[in-house]
Amino acid sequence: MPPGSGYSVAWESPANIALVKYWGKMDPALGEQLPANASLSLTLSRSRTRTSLRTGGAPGSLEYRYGGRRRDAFLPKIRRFLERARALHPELAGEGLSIDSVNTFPHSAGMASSASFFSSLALCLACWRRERPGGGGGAPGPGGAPGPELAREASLLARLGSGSASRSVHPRAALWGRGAPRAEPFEPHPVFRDYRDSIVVVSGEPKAVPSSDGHAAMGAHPYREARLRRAGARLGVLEAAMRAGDLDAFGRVAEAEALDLHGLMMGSGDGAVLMLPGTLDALLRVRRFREETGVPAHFSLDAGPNVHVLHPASAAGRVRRLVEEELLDGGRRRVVHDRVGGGPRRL
Ligand code: 2P0
Repeated sequence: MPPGSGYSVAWESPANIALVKYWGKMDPALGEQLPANASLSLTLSRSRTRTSLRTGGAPGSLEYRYGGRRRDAFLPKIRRFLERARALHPELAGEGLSIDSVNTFPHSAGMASSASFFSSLALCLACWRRERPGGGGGAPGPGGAPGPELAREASLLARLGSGSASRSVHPRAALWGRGAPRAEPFEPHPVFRDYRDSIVVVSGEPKAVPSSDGHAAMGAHPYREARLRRAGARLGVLEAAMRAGDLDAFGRVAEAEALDLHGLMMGSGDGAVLMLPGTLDALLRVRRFREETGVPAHFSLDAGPNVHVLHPASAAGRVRRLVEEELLDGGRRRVVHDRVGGGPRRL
């Protein structure tokens, strides 16, 4: 399809929750957005972004809409992504792009959307590269999942928009190695293929500290070396636990990593505190519930105040009661009962 002729494509892609967290990047001289430590995540199902891409218009032009409405505030981050993508694929430079996205989770829920957004956009661009004249084909039709080659290309592209987005292109779980240009699929024990993540929205306000600042603070962090050693050791434990279906070992790593992530932020020069009183209250209640009932529910956190309650499908009813009775502040908080999912889909 020649430039300007109005090719369009749409993908829906999920968020993910890292268990060993990506926190800190390599020296940019080695490459853009390369992680200083390996991370391993579960791919979610309900928390998704739908993105459509249309080419045409003036070469190099860019429009972004959220749910059909122009949203210029997000343009700088998209521009930076496209600059990096065009350096890799110069044929993109001749295209005017119009992008429209919408989240399936509430926009004001304070939940991370950059992973689901940039992975869906990367899949759109990777499809355009295949389906333009001379592109070689190989993209799935509507309803399809990306094949291995498309997923590889999209993971690398997605990383250039947001590091954690590199993991969202894979179903179930993804491993992004230290310094690796893309994430790889990780096949966990069957118990994790249907694992649940009930996300308690402690605050829907925009994040007080952008993740990019948190990553940057790791460059000269006093605990940097110890963090890198610890993340490497935990990855080994987590991989083994996720292959064996060892829920206790899995949960110990998930909780320790969530606390380390926030500890690292609190210990950085700016002393960033992203937990709220309700966050700490929820974490302690999840632990007490586990101790009292023996149900293997564990918490995780992203770089924000919301609490992920991870648990096997067999505990879904008991965890739902815990969430509704103890974690929603008398109905003033929302929860998204999410679960591990099958990855992106072409729309
Ligand atoms: C992660 N997070 O592994 C970690 C843990 C949040 C908590 O990576 O600067 O949006 O675009 O690469 O991926 C969130 O930061 O950062 C993040 P950039 P990103 O998911």
